[in-house]
Order: sequence, then C-alpha cells, then structure tokens
Amino acid sequence: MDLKLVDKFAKDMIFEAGKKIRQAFSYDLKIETKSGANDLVTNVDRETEIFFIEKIKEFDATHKVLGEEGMGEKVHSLEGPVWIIDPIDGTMNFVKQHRHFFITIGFYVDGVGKLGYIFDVMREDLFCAIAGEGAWYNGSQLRKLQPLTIEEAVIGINASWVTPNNHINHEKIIDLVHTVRGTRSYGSAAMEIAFVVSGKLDAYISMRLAPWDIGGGIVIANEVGAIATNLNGLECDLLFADTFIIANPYIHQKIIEDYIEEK
Ligand code: 2AM
Ligand code: CA
Ligand code: CA
Ligand code: CA
Repeated sequence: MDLKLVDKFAKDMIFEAGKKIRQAFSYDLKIETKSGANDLVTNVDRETEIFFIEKIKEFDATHKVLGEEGMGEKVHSLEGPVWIIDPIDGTMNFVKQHRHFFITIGFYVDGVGKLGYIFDVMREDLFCAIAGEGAWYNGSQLRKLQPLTIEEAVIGINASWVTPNNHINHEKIIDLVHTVRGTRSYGSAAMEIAFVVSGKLDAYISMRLAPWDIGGGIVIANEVGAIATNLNGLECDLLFADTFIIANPYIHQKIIEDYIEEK
C-alpha cells in the first residue's frame, strides 16, 4: 500500500469536511443528547461521519470504517485496513463555543497505526503523522519530547476527577494537581492529545475514552515518543472504551505509580 497516496487522500478529505462543518454554522444545528445531558450529538456530527464513509468507500471499498456515530458497518476486528474516525471531537465545544472542536482520524492496517490526524476545524490547524516517517504540525516537524520532571509539567485533566467520584481516588489526584506546574481542561480529548504530542501539555488523563477519541493521536504519539496507555499502563485497545493517559515519556510511569489509584 502506498501510504503517501492514502495520506494525501486523507488530508484532502479532512480539509473538505472542515469547510463543510464551518459552513454548517449558518444553518440550524439540531442538538440531541445521547447517554446523558452532557453527552451531545448534532446533525453535523452524523453528516460529517457519513461524508467520510462515502469518501473512503469511493477511495477503496475494501477499507472498513469505525466511527463514533455508528453510521457505517459494524466493525468487530482490526483486520485489514481500518479507519477509526471521530467526525467532531468536543461536540459540546462545537455547540457552545464554536471553537476548540476537532476532526480526528487514525488509519490502521491489521491493528498497526499507519496514519494519524487531529484537525482544529476553526483554525485549520493540522497535527498529523506517518508511521516511521515523523509527525507534523502544519508545515513544521514535531520534535521528540524532551526530559522534564513532574514539578515542571502542565497536565490536562477534567475537574470531575479532582472531586469525589466513582472511578479514581481523588485525594491522589489532588496531590498531583498540587505537585505539577499547572492544569488545563479543554473539553476535547483530541485537542489535549494534540497538545501533548506537541509539548504544549505534558500529560492528559481521562477515565473513559473510546477508540475514535484516541486512534489518530496514538499514531502521532508514537512518532514523538509520547506514551499512550490505559491507567494500568497497558497498551490501548482500539475496539473498546477504557481509561486513558498520554504523557511525556519521562513522567508517564511516575504519574501512574504515584498518583493513580482506580476504584
Ligand atoms: P466527543 O465530543 O466526541 O463526544 C469531553 O470531555 C471529551 O470526552 C471529548 O473529547 C468527548 O468526545 C469525550 N467523550 C468520550 N465519551 C464521552 C461521553 N460519554 N460523554 C461526553 N464526552 C465524551
Ligand atoms: Ca460524542
Ligand atoms: Ca470524541
Ligand atoms: Ca465525537
């Protein structure tokens, strides 16, 4: 398979989808909830996913598509070429803030990450990677992540995990928050992952992410030396939702060992 050709196809498709999403602000968004009041979906999430599926099937009908909104076929294995797609990551930001939402896509062959994309739709900023060749932020190549200590780190974490919750010992997270240089919470997993791979954040922790939230980011992470695992330190499973941490390689293990205690 000519990865350069697939990469060119993917980038054209992502830029075109971005344009359609920006145009959608001049129409009415139809907003619905899914699992709960904070779990939103719009007609634009669904239409964008359908756009990707149609483009990909036109490009090569044998490629499978695993998308958040389930608009395509059911995908039960990562055998062969598989696209893992979140048409809009940060739907609440999309609806409420009209910024800070992302298209994120991973292209895998037999479970091995080949291409990764995280695209800031409003800024038209693209983080991307080709396995074994490197990672880029628009025209500039991303550097390997540099050594740093926990005390110097700025980490992405949702405020929910710093208050009593069913997933994690929040006292230890409070410790972590007091130890690091700063914390941020952006409301888009893809954005926080893009920031870690480009050194704008040093870690990002979430209690529950799905394959489409992380599939693209993991390919980029591999190229810059960022480590992405679940909170037990195990490799991410791209067929099921799980806990998640991506971090600078110099602090990944320490965060898990010293500050994470799952319930
Ligand atoms: P989404 O916008 O594509 O749903 C919000 O904190 C981040 O977590 C977003 O990246 C969001 O992706 C993701 N997320 C994953 N599962 C979610 C859920 N059940 N409800 C809300 N956000 C979810
Ligand atoms: Ca969603
Ligand atoms: Ca998502
Ligand atoms: Ca989404």
